Amino acid sequence: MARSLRSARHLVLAVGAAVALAACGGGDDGATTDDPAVAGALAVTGTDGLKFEPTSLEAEAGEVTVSLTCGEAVAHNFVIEEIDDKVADCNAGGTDTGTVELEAGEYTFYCDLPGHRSAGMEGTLTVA
Ligand SMILES: [Cu+2]
Repeated sequence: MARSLRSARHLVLAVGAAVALAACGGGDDGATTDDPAVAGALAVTGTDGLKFEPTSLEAEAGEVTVSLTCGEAVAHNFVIEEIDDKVADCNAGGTDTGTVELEAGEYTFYCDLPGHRSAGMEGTLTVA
C-alpha cells in the first residue's frame, strides 16, 4: 500500500518534470520527448549498421555520464574495456544513460553483443 503510493507520487513528479521541460523547450517541435540528451553526458549512437557514432569521445576525469541511443532495429550496449563496466545498454529504438567514475587516461569502449565489436563497434574515450 505505502509502496504503491510512493510509486504513484514518483510518477507524478516525473510527468511534472517532463511537462516543465517541454514547456521551456523554446522553438522546438516538442516531439522529442525521448530526447536522450542529458546535461554533461556524452551522447553516443549505436546504429543499425553496427557502428558507434562518434567513435571518438572526450571527457573530464571524474563522473562521466554516457547517453546511448540505439537505432530502430538493433540493440546495443556501451562497455568500457579497461574497467570491464557496461555503462549503458539500450534496446532497439531506445536510449539508456549510465554514469561511471573514470581517472584520466585512454579507454576503449565497445558493444559486447555477439558480432558487434568485430563488425566495428568500438571506439576511444579520452579522459583528461
Ligand atoms: Cu551493438
